Amino acid sequence: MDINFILKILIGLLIIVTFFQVIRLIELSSRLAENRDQVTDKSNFYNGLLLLLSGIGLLAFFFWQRAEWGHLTLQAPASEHGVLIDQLWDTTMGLIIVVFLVLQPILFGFSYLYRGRKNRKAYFISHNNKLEIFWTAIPTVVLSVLIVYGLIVWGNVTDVNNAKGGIQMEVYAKQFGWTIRYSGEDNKLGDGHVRFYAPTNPLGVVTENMFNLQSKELESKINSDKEKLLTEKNISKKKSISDRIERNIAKNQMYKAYYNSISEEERLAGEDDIVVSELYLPVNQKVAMKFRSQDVIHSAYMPHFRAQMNCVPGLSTQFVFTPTMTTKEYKEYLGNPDFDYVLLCNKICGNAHYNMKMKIVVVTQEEYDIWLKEQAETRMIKNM
Ligand SMILES: [Cu+2]
Repeated sequence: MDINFILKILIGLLIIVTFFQVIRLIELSSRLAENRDQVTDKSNFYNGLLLLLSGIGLLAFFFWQRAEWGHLTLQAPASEHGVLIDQLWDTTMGLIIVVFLVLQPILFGFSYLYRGRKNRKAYFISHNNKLEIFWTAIPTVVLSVLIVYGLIVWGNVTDVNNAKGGIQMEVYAKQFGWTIRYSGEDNKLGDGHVRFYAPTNPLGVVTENMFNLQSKELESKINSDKEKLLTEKNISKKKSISDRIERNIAKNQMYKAYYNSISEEERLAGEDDIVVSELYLPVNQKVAMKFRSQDVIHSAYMPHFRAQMNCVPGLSTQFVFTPTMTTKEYKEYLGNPDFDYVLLCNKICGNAHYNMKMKIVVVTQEEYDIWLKEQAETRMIKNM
């Protein structure tokens, strides 16, 4: 560890110890002076004043950090529904700030104004129905409105009917990276199953080709094991080989059962899928993104599009959005030529979680078509 860091901690500890020792000294000295009543008008005054100063400091810090760090918050939304999300955010945040600016001066100001004094009596109100109704009803109504408003926006943004007519694509998560699948000419994603994973089939897409390939590979493994079994003399090795044969036979049966359970149409849909390691999107075109995960829960977060969805193993989730600005346009808007849209993992999913990000490139429809055609030549499932 850095020696400077240790020194800073030691200094911090010493300051705390000193502080408590000083308080203890004051206590002892006041006891010596036989002044047992420690709450005096003077001490109340200082306590009140300190509270008032803390309140003023808090408000000053609030305005200062808005001015200093305000530019670090998210810039304009780059998707259609992003406008709705931002309105929701601004409404909620606006309300919170107004309440904060009204209540904090009252809280700290009253602490000073109505500090304890020897000859001052406190009001004693045991109960007041009007007051109870008043301060229960207002927060209830305000919070209900905010929650209903939030639910309506969320319902609109995540409506499954939005997916109709959009580009069907998949974002596949695993520790630690993303793989992207485009649906190809038919705009239909083929079925994917984690058990069909193979180095040549990282997303476990189930098609006739992939099934034959994997099934054949298993069969040849089984056959070569059977041959080994004939010549092997060592009894424990024999056992492990025959165990392996049984496992592979079971696996092959599972493959066949699953393959037969899905329709011809679904098997065909996967043939022209394109599996790539880049994320390109056409501007002003609806994108229906499906999410799956190979291992643990990840979360696909695309802050500029105000989009986020969990990627859950064994489940397919979805988020639909329409990008409204190309990467080039956003660079110009920010005046930052180095800017790029990002896809980040927003669930702490393991030790290399921080590394789980991917660049998103939003281009014009023409550029997108050219790019996708290039990818199709080498990255289509049936050619892999
Ligand atoms: Cu992750």
